[in-house]
Amino acid sequence: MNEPAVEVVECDVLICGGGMAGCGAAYEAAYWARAAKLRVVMVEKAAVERSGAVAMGLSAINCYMGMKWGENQPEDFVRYVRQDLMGLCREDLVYDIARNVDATVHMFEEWGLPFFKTPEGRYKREGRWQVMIHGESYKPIVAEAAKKALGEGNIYERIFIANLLLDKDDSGRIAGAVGFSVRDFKLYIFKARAVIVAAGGATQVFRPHAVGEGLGRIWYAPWNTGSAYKLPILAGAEMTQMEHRLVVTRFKDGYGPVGMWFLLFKATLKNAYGEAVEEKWAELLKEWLPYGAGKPIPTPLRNHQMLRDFVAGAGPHYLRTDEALTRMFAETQNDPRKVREIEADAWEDFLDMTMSQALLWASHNIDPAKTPSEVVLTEPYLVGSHGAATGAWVSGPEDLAPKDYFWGYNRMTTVKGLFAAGDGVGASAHKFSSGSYAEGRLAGKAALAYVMDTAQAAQIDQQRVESIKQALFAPLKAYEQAQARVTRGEINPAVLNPRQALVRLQKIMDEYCAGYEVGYMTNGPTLRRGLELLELLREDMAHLAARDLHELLRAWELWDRYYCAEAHARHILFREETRWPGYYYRGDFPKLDEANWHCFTVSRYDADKNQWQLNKRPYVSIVS
Ligand code: SFD
Ligand code: AMP
Repeated sequence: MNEPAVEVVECDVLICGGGMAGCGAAYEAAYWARAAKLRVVMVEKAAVERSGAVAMGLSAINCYMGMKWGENQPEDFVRYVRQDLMGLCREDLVYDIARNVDATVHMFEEWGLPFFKTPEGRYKREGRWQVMIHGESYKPIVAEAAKKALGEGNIYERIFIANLLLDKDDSGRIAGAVGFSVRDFKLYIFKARAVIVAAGGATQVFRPHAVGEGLGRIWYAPWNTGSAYKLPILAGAEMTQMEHRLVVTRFKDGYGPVGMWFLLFKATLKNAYGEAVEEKWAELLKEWLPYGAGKPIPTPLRNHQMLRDFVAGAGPHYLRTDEALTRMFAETQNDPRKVREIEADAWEDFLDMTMSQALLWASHNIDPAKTPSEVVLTEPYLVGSHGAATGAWVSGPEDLAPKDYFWGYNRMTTVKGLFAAGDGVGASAHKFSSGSYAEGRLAGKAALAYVMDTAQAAQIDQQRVESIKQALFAPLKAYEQAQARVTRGEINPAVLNPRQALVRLQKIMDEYCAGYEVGYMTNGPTLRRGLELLELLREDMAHLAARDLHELLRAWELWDRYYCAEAHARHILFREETRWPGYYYRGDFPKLDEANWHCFTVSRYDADKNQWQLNKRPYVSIVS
């Protein structure tokens, strides 16, 4: 095999990932860099215009306070997030998002994102925190602003960042990153004084409902592979709440979101016998006090009720779109123009962000005004920006953070000069697209401050770069050397391809780490067995083979997912309680344990020794 071409790029701030948080970081860092004559570079594995979770578009901005209208205050938002996460959020980080997010949303409107408006000119609300948009072109609009701010020469697309680089003499300090082109046979070495990881959450760590030809038909974006977790994990950054996860109710098979139906259309979730699930299982909530008594009912507890009903044999479950629309039509006296408007909103909700759900309804002859639609609980996802809180343990803002949650720069991880944002920041959920962008801005500004305060540039270790280079392209070499040993189709006893290994990872996680097929149940012995099987998979992953650059990308995305899986399993094993029923259950510790576990979990991975260390971190509240 030939040697890849090598390009070295020098910059002051490097942004890994051009999604919502990455674009926010680019916009803000570029502003502060201009005056200081510093260089900000953004690297994206796809094309920024249509990359990340917002690639397809969205129909709502789920995090907006409306402070200029007096709708909500940051304290309200902290209470909401704390309640939904059943007691555990970094209140300083959540407050910081709340006080900054509105300005970001207003910018999106200035740039041309169309919003639904009320007659008084306010944003039309879907729920208390959510506003409705015509968001099919959300990402191109956000991308354009980031590109303009940075300048074309500072954006590197179609490059997958596979590793971060640490300082030669200080392993607790960042020095850059290494990536490879997914189009050319080329290695990129980025030297940077500060790095912001904004590379998105993780899907397909668990076996989804649709397998075989349907693999990839999931809710969160299939191209979100968890780089936002693997990169800091391998760099030795502390991670928090990696046991947390997101399991959500979704329209079956198309994975269409349900928020608008529940919150705006006030549709009810009923079982096959027409019983309303929330009412039927109201008593269950008393087992999860104090959170079971709070409002709104936390997402995991809503899942818990639905799951209990399913186990009681009352499925399938339906969102009664028919009843909701009939009621709404009647409220307009069946005015044909208004009925058409309501119908258009209902379809646009999917067409803006999950087109496949609209296609599925059409192909199943479903008219939502006449037919109720089946909903199910999804497989678990690791995301830090929706109703879940996995991610890096970061410093909070100076004016808000409790003493032990602050170490100099907002959103800096425990590795000096390494920042995180969006899905990658832990214990700070419900940011969604707008909050992720706002958090990118906060990280971008802080990274610039760090660079300006840090005179001495970090030094990369050339030997380390060389070993990463050998490892990165090894799957291509493995394929070249083993291809003659194919026995049939894709079967080659000498190597395994990324798809085969992905399916094996998903099977282990599903069966041992509380996946969908086992009703989200696990326990200590099951997790320990799962970890043994993960270790065996990891050994075999040394024999991953890639027939082209596309498969090489898939191979390294699989390593992202592998580290997400291991971190997730280890954290679940560590937290000896069931805090989020409906997300997962520990059969051996089936209850909430406020006395011992009202705290954060924090892990650190030592890559040289392949050792994990887990600890508890005290919970400090700043909002009563
Ligand atoms: O309805 C590398 N989200 C919703 N947010 C809302 O505000 N409203 C909604 O309506 C939302 N819903 C929703 C949402 C997402 C999806 C997929 C659906 C529905 C179907 C959530 C938001 O999208 C989410 O909170 C943010 O996008 C998170 O931002 P960020 O920046 O953390 O992640 P990203 O946008 O996916 O960007 C990551 C980028 O990194 C790139 N990347 N680049 C280089 N090297 C690597 N190794 C990389 N790995 C990844 C990615 O390509 C991407 O560009 S609803 O369900 O609630
Ligand atoms: P979804 O479409 O399910 O992603 O939800 C969009 C937003 O609505 C998120 O902020 C959810 O937390 C919220 N949401 C969805 N369903 C409900 C519900 N039944 N009760 C309260 N909030 C909900």
